[in-house]
Amino acid sequence: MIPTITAFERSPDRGRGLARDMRVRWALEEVGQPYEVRLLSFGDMKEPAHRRLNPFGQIPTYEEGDLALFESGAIILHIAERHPGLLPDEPNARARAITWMFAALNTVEPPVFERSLTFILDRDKSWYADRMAVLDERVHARLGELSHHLGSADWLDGAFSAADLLMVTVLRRLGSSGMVEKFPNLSDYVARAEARPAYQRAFGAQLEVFNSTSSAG
Ligand code: GTB
Repeated sequence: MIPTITAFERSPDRGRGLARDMRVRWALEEVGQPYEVRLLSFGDMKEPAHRRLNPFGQIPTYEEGDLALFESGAIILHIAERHPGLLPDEPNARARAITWMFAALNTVEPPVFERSLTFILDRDKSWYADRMAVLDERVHARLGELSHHLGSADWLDGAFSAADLLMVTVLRRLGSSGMVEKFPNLSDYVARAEARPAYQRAFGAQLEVFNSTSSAG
């Protein structure tokens, strides 16, 4: 059965692949599962039809037959559990990879997300510079810890897994801030992940949406 995901009709990131449908597209590409995409406007996301899929009125969602999921982490875990390639088979290695999925979403993403929101929404505030200094320090500390763990390894724990996929999408959110580049092993890690053919296909697909909807006026 071909799953359907939802994505922004016009992503505010202007095709940079920072919205969370990117991680779902990437996971589906990694496992070789074709998918369809339903594009939604901000208005569509708040309509009852979409809130039945995601009570919070957000993208991405995932529909597969009778199953409807929201939360990108849960969607990726579902994909990884049903297809080979994104989680190790050995039970302890699998549990560790799932731990790193949670670490990406619950330990690294919150300060990164908070910094991005402040950067986007609060630049005109009198307290912006002080707040950004605090947030930068928090993000820098997390990146330092992550860099220390990664060391000279290619991936977080053995082979590439759904944990790396999530972690890299979180690190990409730091964009041109230069924060990841302060840790060369982390910028190499992101580059290594972005070079994966599945990543390239997913990135191209979301960029294609941006190009087609932005040229439509
Ligand atoms: N915890 C949920 C998940 O992981 O699925 C969070 C989902 C979420 O935040 N969805 C966002 C959304 O639907 C899009 S991805 N927002 C619309 C709304 O809440 O009304 C977050 C996002 C948005 C924009 C950029 N950007 O422009 O760079 C990056 C990421």
